[in-house]
Amino acid sequence: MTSFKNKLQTLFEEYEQLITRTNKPLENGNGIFTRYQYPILTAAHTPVFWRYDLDEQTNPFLMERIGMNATLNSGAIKWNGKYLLIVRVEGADRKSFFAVAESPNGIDNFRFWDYPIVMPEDIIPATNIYDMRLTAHEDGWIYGIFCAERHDDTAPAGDLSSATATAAIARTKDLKIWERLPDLKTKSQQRNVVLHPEFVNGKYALYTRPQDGFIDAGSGGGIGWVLLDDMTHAEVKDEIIIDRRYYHTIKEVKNGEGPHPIKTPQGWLHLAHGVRGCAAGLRYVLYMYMTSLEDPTKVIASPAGFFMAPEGEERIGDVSNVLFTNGWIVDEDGKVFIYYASSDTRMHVATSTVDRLVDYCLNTPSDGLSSSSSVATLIKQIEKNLRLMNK
Ligand code: M1P
Repeated sequence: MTSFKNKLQTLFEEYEQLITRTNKPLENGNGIFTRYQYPILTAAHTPVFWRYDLDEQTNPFLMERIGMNATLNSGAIKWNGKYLLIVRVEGADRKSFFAVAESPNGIDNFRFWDYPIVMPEDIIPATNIYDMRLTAHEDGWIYGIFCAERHDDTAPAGDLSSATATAAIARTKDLKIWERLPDLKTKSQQRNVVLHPEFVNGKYALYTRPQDGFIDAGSGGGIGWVLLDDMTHAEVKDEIIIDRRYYHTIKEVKNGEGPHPIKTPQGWLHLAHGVRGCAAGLRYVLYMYMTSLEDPTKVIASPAGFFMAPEGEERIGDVSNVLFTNGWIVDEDGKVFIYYASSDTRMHVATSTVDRLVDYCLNTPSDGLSSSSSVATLIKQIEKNLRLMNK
């Protein structure tokens, strides 16, 4: 065999070893969820035939021709018995695109479909698209809402960093062919927009995140709620804030809905991200809350603090100190697969159950918004436990 063929064989063998390795649950968790040993997707999980020209004539050194940088913020859906992620893949050129990765069990053996998604453009083409939330709506379509980023042409000449964030909308029946609908019309910029899976009073309902700038939420008070008549001409007319930001909490700077909420007998179960500032920059953590089945704008549970925060290697990456989620899958037996990205670099899974997550939301004390309140909450638990322990 020629050395080219040898190198190629090794490349494919090492790739297969990586993407088929077994992912083991990590012991000694907190009882709320279980982390896993390995990330489920990294840039190295993207197919060899995406990155390399496999033709010895045109690539005699067998070099990467199209570099991949990261696999992150992925939407998720169970499809024909398989666990599918609509992955945000970021190339070495800093452009993100969507690609489907499929696993038989939700925790390992994720394999990308051969081709990335070809997403049609809206009237004004976007420079970058990312962070899709998937919703199989009761109207029969699967919607993908994602951020469309464009250069802010009102910025002073020479400013090549200012951008605008808009909620882009597309729908599909097979996750392969996508119909692009007009972007969400709204006064503010928007990111982290998510479609609620059911009609509410006969209307479509969106979770929104109004923001004054591309990065800054500014006067945007938190996670919003909007009702719409028509997804094919989606326009924000009335927007209310249902999950507010607060001073000195994990969501003081901004927050954003993760995947669409899960319906449970006790209420809608929500997973979101909260952001605070510190000397190291922005810190992104995941948190949960619940809303009422009768009135999905009413928060009925709001456990204090973070649900998950970056740990170990999760802390380091392109944008360090970040956990972000926009996908989860619930199995019929109540097992929940939480797909999250760490530091804008790689994808992970954590598992839990609907019962545990509801228990977490309903029985974790809420944030009293001051140190003295936190101490009072802690003392209550200590007293109860000491009584039990001294029995
Ligand atoms: O870099 C961290 C995250 O920053 C943004 O989050 P938000 O929408 O809350 O501002 C997004 O660009 C997200 O993709 C990214 O992971």
